[in-house]
Amino acid sequence: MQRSIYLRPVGFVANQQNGEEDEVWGGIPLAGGPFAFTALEITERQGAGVQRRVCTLGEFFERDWGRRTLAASDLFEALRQPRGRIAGLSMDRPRIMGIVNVTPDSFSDGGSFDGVQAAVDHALRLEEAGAEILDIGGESTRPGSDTVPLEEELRRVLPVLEALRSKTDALISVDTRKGRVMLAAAEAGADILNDVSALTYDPEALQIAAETGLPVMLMHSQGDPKTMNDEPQYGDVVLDVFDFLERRVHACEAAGMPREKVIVDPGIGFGKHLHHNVAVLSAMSLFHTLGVPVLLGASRKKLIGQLCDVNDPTARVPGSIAAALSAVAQGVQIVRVHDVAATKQALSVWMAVQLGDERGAAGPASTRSGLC
Ligand code: 9MG
Repeated sequence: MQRSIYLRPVGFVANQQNGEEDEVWGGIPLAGGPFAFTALEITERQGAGVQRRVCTLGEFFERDWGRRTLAASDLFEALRQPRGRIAGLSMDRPRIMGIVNVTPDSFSDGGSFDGVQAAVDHALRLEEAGAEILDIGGESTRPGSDTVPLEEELRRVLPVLEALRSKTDALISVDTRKGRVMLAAAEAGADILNDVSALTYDPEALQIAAETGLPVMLMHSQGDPKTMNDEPQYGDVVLDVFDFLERRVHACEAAGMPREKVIVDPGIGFGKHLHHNVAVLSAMSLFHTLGVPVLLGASRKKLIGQLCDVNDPTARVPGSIAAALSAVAQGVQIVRVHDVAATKQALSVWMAVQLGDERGAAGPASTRSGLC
């Protein structure tokens, strides 16, 4: 029976190294970002058996884990390696991705002139509030939603993307599962593709995405939005999500997409019950061993309502911010949120305190000099 090993960096401190100190003493810088890790959770899985233990970096090196298993040394290297830029945006500090839904159940369905204008105005307000990526989506992927036909999705997304392109310096990502929408979005100037099916829904999507040359966000989901939360099944949810994302990263590489163009996302709320979502949120730092930037989208989702007993999604802002901060505290590079201004403010204060350095905190949104 195959034995797999997983490493999760824990015990985060501010990364204060200038390259000369003893790395183990000050922690190991994580992925070229603002934090360093001081310990590792080592998980071994064999069949249904899962064993977890936490060891200090000293113990990790003393016991020669890196040499004992090749897998552990590769995973360790993936943690240290600074991440490359995504569409020109450096991944050395947390970035906010603002949500621009252009579906009939959102403030605008994009198709009409007024709808396009409302969506563009909303996107520009998110940028002004601190979003550095604007995520336009024309297909609702909420639990229970129906699939949207291709022509309808194009009718919703393209006019907004075309109108917004010349008005913003922010990166634009397009949230779609369809290869044809990806192609049209790339031609209309999108910077990033965001697929909640990790390029598994449309058989053409993987090849098309690779041919666009754009970075891709690969999100884990179990099942289709219509039925995904009915009966999700996992052996160990965190490890199963990790294995899925690892397979999808390999599929992208096999299709000709360099790993530097991939971002992974464990897909909070997509085929997961409350205890699955909480387990994934608690273990976000595991995904760094995939060697690519990690994204979290928990904003206003049902788990926040369940944890805080709040039914109205618009009243879930404080809980959503707590989820975003908990992810950033584990080195997550991108948070996908509805409430950009509130998230930015929380993140600016929290980062300044964590790093003990106020220089980068917020300032006017337009200066873009913030820590986040
Ligand atoms: C479109 N969409 C809805 N939720 C999402 C999430 O959590 N991550 C990503 N990447 N996209 C999402």
